[in-house]
Amino acid sequence: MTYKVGIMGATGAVGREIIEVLNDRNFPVEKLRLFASVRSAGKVMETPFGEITIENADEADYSEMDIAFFAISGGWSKENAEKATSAGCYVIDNSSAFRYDDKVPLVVPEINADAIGDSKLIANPNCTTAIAAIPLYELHKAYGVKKVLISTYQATSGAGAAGMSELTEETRNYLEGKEVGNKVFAYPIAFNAIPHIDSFQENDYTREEMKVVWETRKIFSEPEMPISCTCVRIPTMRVHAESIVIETEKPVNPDDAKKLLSSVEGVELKEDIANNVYPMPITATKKYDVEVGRIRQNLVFGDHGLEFFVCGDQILKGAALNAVQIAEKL
Ligand code: 2RA
Repeated sequence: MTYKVGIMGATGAVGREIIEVLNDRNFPVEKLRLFASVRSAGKVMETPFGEITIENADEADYSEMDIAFFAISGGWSKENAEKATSAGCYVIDNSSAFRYDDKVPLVVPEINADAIGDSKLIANPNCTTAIAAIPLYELHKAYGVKKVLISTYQATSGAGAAGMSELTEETRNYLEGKEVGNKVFAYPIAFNAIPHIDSFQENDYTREEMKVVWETRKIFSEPEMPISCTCVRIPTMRVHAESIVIETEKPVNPDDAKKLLSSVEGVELKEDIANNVYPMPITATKKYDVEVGRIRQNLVFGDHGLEFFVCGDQILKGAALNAVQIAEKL
């Protein structure tokens, strides 16, 4: 069986990557259509599926598609999802528009593919959540995770192609002694670390930090799980790194945890400190698996605590890959 697939937001960083992942994973595409804003409509894009003329996303006829990947914005998704699903088209939405809606499944396929049920609309989690979720869920199943503390080191790709360009441009300007300037991020990102991603909430956390809390609980079906997070933007290109501390119900031994994680789908264990092997953005870039390493007994929670480091490609497992994996489950 083959499928008519549409990508809404095909010119953005995530949209472009979805095209590559569909091709790379031999997704059974009967016809691929690319959509973007009216500004890009009419332009031709080179793709592994041939040259494709971009169409105006606002005028898409969803009865001509089986699956549409939405990668434009939350507002656009809200306005267009119903139109697509009522025409019989599955929507896999990359925005946060429906993630917290109880009627819409929020899916990391390795964890909760069953949640899809007969829903035509499926939400893709925020990248920061998706990257931490797989190792965290395996540890939760084995040891019962009681508390989670996360600190992130997030790449500029999280702000799309514009974020990545800003890093390149600012770095060049800085090294050439020119005015650095910044538009996408609140401050210059080159040679900096900014503890501010998305808007500040009433509890003084950012929305990015709260997304990790809300989404992890929903994906794990653990509505009360205590989770806290600090999200920081750093000057890397496309991999989010996360330091994770857990307190567990059952005693946990780092060697057993390493053994467990070494065989988990979607995880690459990078754990050989004697040879300086651990997860890093430069090794996790363009990889499907999330690198996990630096696994050790946490000094605060003792034998009921573990500390580890993960690195996942924000555009892949954090967005395009997870979305295509959802489509594969459909
Ligand atoms: C970021 N997580 O890194 C966001 C993107 N969805 O900015």
